[in-house]
Amino acid sequence: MLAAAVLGTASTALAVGPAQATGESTLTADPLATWQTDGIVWSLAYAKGIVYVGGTFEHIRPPGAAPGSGELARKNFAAFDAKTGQPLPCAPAFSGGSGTVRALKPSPDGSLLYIGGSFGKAGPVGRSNTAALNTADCTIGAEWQPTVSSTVRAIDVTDDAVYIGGGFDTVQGQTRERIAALRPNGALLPFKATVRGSSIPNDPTPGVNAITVAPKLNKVIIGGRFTSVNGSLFGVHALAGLDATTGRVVNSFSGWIPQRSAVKTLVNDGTNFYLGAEGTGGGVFDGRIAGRLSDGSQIWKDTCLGATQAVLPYKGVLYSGSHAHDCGSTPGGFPDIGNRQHFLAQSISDKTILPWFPDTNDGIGEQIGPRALTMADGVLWAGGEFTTVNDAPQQGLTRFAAAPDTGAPQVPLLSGASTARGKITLKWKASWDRDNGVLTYKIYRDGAYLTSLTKDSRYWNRPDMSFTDTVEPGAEHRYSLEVTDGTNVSGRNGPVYVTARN
Ligand SMILES: [Ca+2]
Repeated sequence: MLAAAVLGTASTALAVGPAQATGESTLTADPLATWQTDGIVWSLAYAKGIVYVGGTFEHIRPPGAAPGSGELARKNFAAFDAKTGQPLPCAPAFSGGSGTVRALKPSPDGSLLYIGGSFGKAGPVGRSNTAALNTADCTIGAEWQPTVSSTVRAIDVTDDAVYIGGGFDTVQGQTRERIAALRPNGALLPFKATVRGSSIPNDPTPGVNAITVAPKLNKVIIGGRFTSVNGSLFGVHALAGLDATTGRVVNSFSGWIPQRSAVKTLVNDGTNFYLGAEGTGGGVFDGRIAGRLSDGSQIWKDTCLGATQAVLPYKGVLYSGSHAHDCGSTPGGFPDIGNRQHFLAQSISDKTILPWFPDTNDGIGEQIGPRALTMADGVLWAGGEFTTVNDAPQQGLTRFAAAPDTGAPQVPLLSGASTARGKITLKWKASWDRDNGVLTYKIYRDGAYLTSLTKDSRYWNRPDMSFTDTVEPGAEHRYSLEVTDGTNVSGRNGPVYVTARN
């Protein structure tokens, strides 16, 4: 049995999934047909078979529809069936204030969706920058209606507490500077951490941008661009670990986030936490960090430039949304070639950038592409400011699944010459694929399969390749080339005709 299995592995082609050649397999880079928004998506969440979308928009429209056509009214909030991607009738409007939804987070049991932003009304009822939605019937929860003095930009939820962060000074009339904890019934908890300052003038997002809670460790990690927590003058910048009951600083993460860099997103998987940062000014830390929840130690930090807005760990891979344009010092990364890569996948174990390169454009707003990610039944949903995905029109939302891989690599140009008696040398430049690193090049002579070569390549690194054939001197032969990622085969290129030297 064992011998048979080993033989089978050795003698047949492995079913190589996207990116598998480098260790971890990724999702495909082929977007699923997805509804679109007519504005910016700031937040995504998944609960009980439904994907919730929050942002600054007025309508949604079908996949493939041009702006203004086939629209349904959805004011800053929309819900979609996670399996079919179709819109659901659940559509409370979020209006008043600045009229924007910035944070969505389900309760651990999925029965409630907590919503934060800048608004005065949630559907038919008045709410103060935060609301809860009953996911079973799409009604606005009656219990959760705290008064929050300004924008809520981050939420995380445990079984018995809801942590909110943002730019506010008071919650329920009590002083709570940028972070607060409440019971699910809206009662303010004694948890208190005073978050102050910013390392840039006129900070558009002062206070807390991101929260992730580890209830088993009784720890809350908060991120922003703040310069002090609980009066700390030194050592705390933009990131802090807090006791989840008292708000006391338990991890100061000294030196992790430099001046003029902000933490924009935080998430944890129960063991590690992951963050994305946005620097202001050239060369200021924009990348991702993986850390251990238990002791607050750093696992790795990448120094890609191009601010990171969203991170999501899934099956050993950290997916992120950014506009990375220089990852030259990160394993698997690219130098600054004047390109902005808006999605990345990295090995959680060693930060290597994996061959997964779906891409968006910069789009509208601040023009930085994706801003939010969520995983729904194995499908990655991404939202943001973009108006194209993989160079095709698509606004605000897109989705990627594990299969099928449908994108074939382009076939490179083939040339051939005879440089010695009976020898014909074929040359071409390696192709690239959005979700596979190692590609197979199949050579055909006179229409019949001759041989295959494999090569690892990326869009910024396409090595020269060659193959020398041995034939009858003086004979003319016809050669062609095709490329496969293991699933999809390119159109065959060539033919080129070459006569071997005598
Ligand atoms: Ca592929």
